[in-house]
Amino acid sequence: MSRFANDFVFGVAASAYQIEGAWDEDGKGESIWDRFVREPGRILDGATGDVACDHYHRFPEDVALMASAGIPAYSLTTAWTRIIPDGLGPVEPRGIAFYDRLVDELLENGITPYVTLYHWDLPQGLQDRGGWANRDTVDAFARYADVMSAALGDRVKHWKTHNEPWVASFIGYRDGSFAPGHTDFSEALTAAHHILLSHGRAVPVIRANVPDGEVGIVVDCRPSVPATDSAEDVAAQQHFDGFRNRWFFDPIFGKGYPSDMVEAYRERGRFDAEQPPFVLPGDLDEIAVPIDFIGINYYTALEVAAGAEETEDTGIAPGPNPPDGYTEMGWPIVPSALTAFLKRIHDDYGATDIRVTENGASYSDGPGPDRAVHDERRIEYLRVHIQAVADAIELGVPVTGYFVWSILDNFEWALGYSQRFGLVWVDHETGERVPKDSLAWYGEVIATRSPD
Ligand code: IFM
Repeated sequence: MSRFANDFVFGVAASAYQIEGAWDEDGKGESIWDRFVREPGRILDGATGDVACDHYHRFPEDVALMASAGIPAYSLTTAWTRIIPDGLGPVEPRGIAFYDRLVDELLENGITPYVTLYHWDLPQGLQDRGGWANRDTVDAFARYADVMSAALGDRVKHWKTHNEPWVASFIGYRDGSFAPGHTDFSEALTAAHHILLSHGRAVPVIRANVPDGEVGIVVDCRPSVPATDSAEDVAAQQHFDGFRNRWFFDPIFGKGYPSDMVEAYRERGRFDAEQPPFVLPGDLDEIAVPIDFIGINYYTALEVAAGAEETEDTGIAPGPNPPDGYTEMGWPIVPSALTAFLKRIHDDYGATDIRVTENGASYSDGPGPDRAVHDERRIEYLRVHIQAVADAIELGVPVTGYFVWSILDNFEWALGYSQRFGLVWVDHETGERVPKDSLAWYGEVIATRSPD
């Protein structure tokens, strides 16, 4: 029985730095990731995205693979440094020409392009001026959004400003395990605000260039439950949720920053004023610009215990609510949390168009003697999560799309090439691609509009 309406969009996703390679070709500038991967000890095995999946040169093959499985939509990200190499100077026409070719190839193959402008690869030239901690980066981003949407807007109608602002700000500026590698909580809060503000500033720019298009933003969510019923664990979980989810969803949907978190951050010395000093008059209105859809990236859910509620891996142990296993990232598999979170976004914020813009699993299965990749565990992960989306729709939640992360095995940031999320296996020595069983399976899901 079909569980998804005909206008529900199924797709796949990837990001520029993780697949493109060609890191210094055709006038591309240096990004913070190009710099970061060269710092000793930052990336597992010293891996880099210099070549990655060589998608820059092999994209026709990758588009053909998508087409062969009947995948109707592809969410790509553009590399800011291909377009404005140092973030501020002249536009590089060869960078635009690459995305022109890619978009045309997709359209010729019947695949609808969805474009995300920022997936963490800030121009190093802007980082040298403070990166996202510098308010001027907001205008630099709006200019980049203008250039891209003017260039591609005749063919690209689906736009996303940012992907996972929590990761870009907190893993980049607080944890330091992602570029630019800083470890300052206050700076991370400032960076997060400027990223959100740049979203608000870019949306009207994109709308002006693509009046018949749609614009949204993608937020990585991390649902959680208290580890026990104790008042301490319940309070810790509330704080974790504020830190990880509400700090982003609330301002995007016009509620401003959550007051319990403003107070907590002030008490913890994250800023020494009554209100966050980086928030200037008018900012919150700008961030709350109406959007056409909200994207949610979902992989896992956590339990939170008192004491360490600001760290991402808090309470990852199963505790009283055991998950349905773990992926090779060590992430608990909790599909029911996806259903619940989608419902929450609809209930709490009145979102009328919600998409799962990333969901997927890392498993290392590779080609066997028959050269096929029998990735049953990935198929099962995707099956239960697509079912979880259908469950949300049955509860009345307006979910309109689902994108698998990722089409290819690619560069998994600080973990290098050790994790494989792809529907297509990639030999990172030769660049050879081998479609996994999950690619054909996903094609069936799309064709029958059901994961069952
Ligand atoms: O690979 C990442 C992606 O860049 C952002 N979302 C999560 C994925 C898996 O970790």
